[in-house]
Amino acid sequence: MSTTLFDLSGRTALITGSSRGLGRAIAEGLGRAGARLLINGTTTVGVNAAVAEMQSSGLNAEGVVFNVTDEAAIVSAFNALDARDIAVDILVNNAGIQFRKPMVDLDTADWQRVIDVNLTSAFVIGREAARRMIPRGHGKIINIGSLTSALARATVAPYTVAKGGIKLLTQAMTAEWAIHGIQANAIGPGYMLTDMNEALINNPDFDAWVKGRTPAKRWGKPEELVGTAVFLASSASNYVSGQIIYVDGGMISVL
Ligand code: GCO
Repeated sequence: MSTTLFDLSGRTALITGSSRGLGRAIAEGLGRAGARLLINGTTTVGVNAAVAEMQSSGLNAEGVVFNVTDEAAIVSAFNALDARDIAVDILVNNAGIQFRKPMVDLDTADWQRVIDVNLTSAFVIGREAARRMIPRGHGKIINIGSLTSALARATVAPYTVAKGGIKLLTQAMTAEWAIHGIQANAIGPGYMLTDMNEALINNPDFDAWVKGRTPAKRWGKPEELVGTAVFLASSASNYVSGQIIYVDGGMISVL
């Protein structure tokens, strides 16, 4: 086994929402860096398809199906891993949804759903992971934030509040868990070419706004998160805690 700073050989990574989108790109990147992958999604069909493709490209992957808002299912998934002596060394809280509506028209149930999937899940899954990382004295938690961890955009209030919460949840995890050798950090992706953003990508005005507003003058590609994810998952970041690293083509730096 190589001992380079960014090598993830011998580590197991659970990535929520990793059958597609940013989670999948991050998972494949961690896998290429040597990690054993636990691929999560809500449907067996979707997870199995992603796992099969990853395995056929040589990655060590298996599926763990649960809904990130189902606490009982989360706890039993962790218990099932315990029973097989599989320790989660790296947790990526990636699962997320978007729901765009002006606040005056927004139902409370839709607000709650977005908060539950994007924020509360990271607490619950983070807690289950940390309960097991603490006795081992090490662990890496990577929470996926957003530009909206720092700034608001009209029509996405619950998402903005959840992602702002992700930034401070990362700091709260650091306050309590850094002493146990757990490094919790976040990645704040900019506007990325994903299914979730399809409506925005296909909207010529929005597309022009993103390209005009981003110093790099383009959307980001999911695989462009990999370098930061590998860094935060590896021993290269062992004294980096509570940070959010924006991978955004510079968007958050400018007016
Ligand atoms: C939106 C998008 C967001 C952004 C992302 C930027 O509606 O604003 O769907 O998801 O792409 O969060 O960081």
